[in-house]
Amino acid sequence: MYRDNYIKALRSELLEMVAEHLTPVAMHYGYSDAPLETTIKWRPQVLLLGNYSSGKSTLINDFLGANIQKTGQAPTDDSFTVITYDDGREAGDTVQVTEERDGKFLLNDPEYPFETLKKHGQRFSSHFKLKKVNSPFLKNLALIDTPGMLDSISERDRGYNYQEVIGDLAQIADLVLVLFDPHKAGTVREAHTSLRDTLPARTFEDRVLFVLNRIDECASMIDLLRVYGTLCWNLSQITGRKDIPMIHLTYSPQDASLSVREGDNSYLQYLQNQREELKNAVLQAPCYRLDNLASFVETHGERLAHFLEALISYRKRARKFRLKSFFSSFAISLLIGAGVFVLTLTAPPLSGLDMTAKIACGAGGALALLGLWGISVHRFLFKRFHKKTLKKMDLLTALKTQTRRDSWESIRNLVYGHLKNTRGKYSLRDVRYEYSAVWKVYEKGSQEIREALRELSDLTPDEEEEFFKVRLGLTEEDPDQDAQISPHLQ
Ligand SMILES: Nc1nc2c(ncn2[C@@H]2O[C@H](COP(=O)(O)OP(=O)(O)OP(=O)(O)O)[C@@H](O)[C@H]2O)c(=O)[nH]1
Ligand SMILES: [Mg+2]
Repeated sequence: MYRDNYIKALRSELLEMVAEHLTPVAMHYGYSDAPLETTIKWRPQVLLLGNYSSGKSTLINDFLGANIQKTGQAPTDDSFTVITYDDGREAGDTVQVTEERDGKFLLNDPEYPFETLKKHGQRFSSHFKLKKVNSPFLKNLALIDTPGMLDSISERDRGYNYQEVIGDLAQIADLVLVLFDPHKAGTVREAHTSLRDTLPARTFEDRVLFVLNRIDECASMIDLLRVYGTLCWNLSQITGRKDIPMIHLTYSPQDASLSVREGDNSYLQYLQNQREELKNAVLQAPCYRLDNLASFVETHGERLAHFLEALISYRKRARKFRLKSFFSSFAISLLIGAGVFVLTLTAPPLSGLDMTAKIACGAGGALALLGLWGISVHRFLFKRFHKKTLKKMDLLTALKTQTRRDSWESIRNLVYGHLKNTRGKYSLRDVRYEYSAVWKVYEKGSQEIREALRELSDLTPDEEEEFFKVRLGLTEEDPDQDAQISPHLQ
């Protein structure tokens, strides 16, 4: 309870920071069309992927404690189903669907983070739905069941781009479960490539759990080892890594006891069904969410700061150019002024003028040139400077590390567009102010969340209660009070 409240408090604190400091900048400069917090403000989400009939829906039903999702041999479900808690109702004795909504609602209601999926079109929308279920399992997270992957059906047949939808959902999700079953342990490429392409590399390993399901269906222990070996080989081929990710071995006890097999599955008694372990890992999704939020703030904070940094760098260069231009014009004006003055001393009609008039002629010549410079020459030269700078945009920023190069790649066009549209005319003071706000969130926000996460993972059960009470500022008499503020982030 205390832990949940503490995590909630940290989460809302971070969301507030994003909404207050990153979103205004992101929207002002066209970095994002919708508020940045749109995709992260909803509850933590767990995405279940896998081949058809790998047991995704059965696993979800096990988690929820009721038959909420349809199950069956052969491809059963061709919909993406978001399963969430019904906040309007108390968890009842009978777990059941309390409300169902269609894809149109899910994609358009601003409460949900799926607005970005609208781009996948009508066919996708009709295969997307929401189920509210009063299962206590969903109190702090939502599950997303997906249609199974089919080797024989191409993406065109589905009417929408399945891989891209999976990629978008994986980006929003905090935890992704990828299920395999013994019959199709070799067909992992489709799942993996779409994940690899979309999840940020640094969080990939932490956010994906591999599950070998239906292990009760192996004919013998040897058969199971063969299947496990095949899956490991395939995964390592795709990841290009020698170390094998942890693979959870599970089966549905009901199905295992129902199924009549010719083979010998007595080997199951030597294996622990990791179903419970998997359930606990899924229940940790709110913690993953914090970690993902920290990464989210880091990624967008870094990019926005990089963007503003480039604008500041441009203005500094422009200022240098103006100073140079001014001093050049000043020096040339002085020369011209001196030239005119000398002319008045030597040229016959002018040499007759008195000294004051001669000085006035010199000064007039100098001033005329200064004016001319300001009106046309400087403008012409500045246009050239602007064009040249846009052509060599990469000089606006230092790109020493790969992270910097990646972040530059993602904002380069935006910087170009902004400089082109404004012709370099914007307030340096405002940009500097925005930069310092963004930088503060980037540095302080994510660092403090990570520190809080480290503290959370180091806590022993004895220390927990005291720790959360202090952090949440709760009194003895008021244990149910929701967290108001997190002193950690003040
Ligand atoms: N023996 C056995 N059967 C299982 C297990 N898990 C699921 N099944 C059965 O396998 C069939 C497919 O399960 P589903 O849960 O519908 O699989 P799915 O991955 O949701 O399938 P699609 O929605 O079609 O992609 C069902 O008949 C289940 O009863 C298991 O661990 N062992
Ligand atoms: Mg299913």
